[in-house]
Amino acid sequence: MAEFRSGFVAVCGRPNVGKSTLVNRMVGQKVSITSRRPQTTRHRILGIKTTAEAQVIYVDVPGVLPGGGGGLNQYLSRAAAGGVEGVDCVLLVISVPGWTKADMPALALAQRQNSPVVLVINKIDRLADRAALLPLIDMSREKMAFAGVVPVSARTGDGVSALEAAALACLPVHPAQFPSDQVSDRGDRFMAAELVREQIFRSFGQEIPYAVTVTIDSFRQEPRLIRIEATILVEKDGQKAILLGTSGLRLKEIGRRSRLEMQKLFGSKVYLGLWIKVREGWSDDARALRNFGYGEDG
Ligand SMILES: Nc1nc2c(ncn2[C@@H]2O[C@H](COP(=O)(O)OP(=O)(O)OP(=O)(O)O)[C@@H](O)[C@H]2O)c(=O)[nH]1
Ligand SMILES: [Mg+2]
Repeated sequence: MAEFRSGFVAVCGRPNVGKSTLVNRMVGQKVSITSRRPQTTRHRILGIKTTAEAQVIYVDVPGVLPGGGGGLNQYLSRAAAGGVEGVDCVLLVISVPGWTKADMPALALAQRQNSPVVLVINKIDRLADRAALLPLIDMSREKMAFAGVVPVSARTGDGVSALEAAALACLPVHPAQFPSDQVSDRGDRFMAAELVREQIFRSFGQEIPYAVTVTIDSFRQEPRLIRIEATILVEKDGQKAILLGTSGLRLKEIGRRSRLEMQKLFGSKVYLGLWIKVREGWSDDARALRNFGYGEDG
């Protein structure tokens, strides 16, 4: 039997390219939230997949942005770069139809690493004609010396086992680093907050998702349910009004959907109390960012 392998595989790319969907697919369960909007992921999140042969530790990171900006954007850039450093393998994700200007900061980040880089061409389910992949693969190989180029659909799972094999080939012989039943480095409180944020990203347009962070005020396991109290922080009164909706109906719907997702993830009945508070400038204020979990560790 081959020796057991274990190591870190970072998944980097521009915002919205499908990194978190891909990590969830490879881990086999939801460890990271996803949405149609860019900059959904705000933290470095480990997704751990353990089999008889290996333990692969995927590192999901925020989308790589062009430099500059402060506050939350600066935090996101640091978390993306920090998550890619020192890993055993980098998966650089682009999507069909091909390279865009927005992929360049992620390419540059991958080029700065010493570890092998596998190029992932995602969203191939959108291609009417697979023949279009061949020229894309050829021209991609001119960008840098990739250890492999693997077309996938994170949505359908097409090509994902070939990608997992390519990542595994980069990992050293090493014992497992996490218990075999652990799928993430994040706890239930973190996931509860993320599931509320996911519903906000999925339900609101332009401005609201970026004005919001979520904190968990209490998380209690009771005999028959988990009781969770959470606060949605926004920057302005107007945003609070939009989130609430007429007679509080939109907030109620966010709460209902978040609760259903929590019940699925925790395998338990959940009571969710959801509040909105205005905290002006939370996303620009370094101290507030730290308080809300946007700390140095990404
Ligand atoms: N058609 C199609 N859509 C996909 C695929 N993978 C992801 N998506 C969609 O692309 C959007 C972005 O997916 P995410 O996984 O949140 O993307 P991300 O790269 O993690 O984005 P950030 O965290 O914002 O950087 C979502 O609407 C996904 O459903 C795919 O293989 N095919
Ligand atoms: Mg993401």
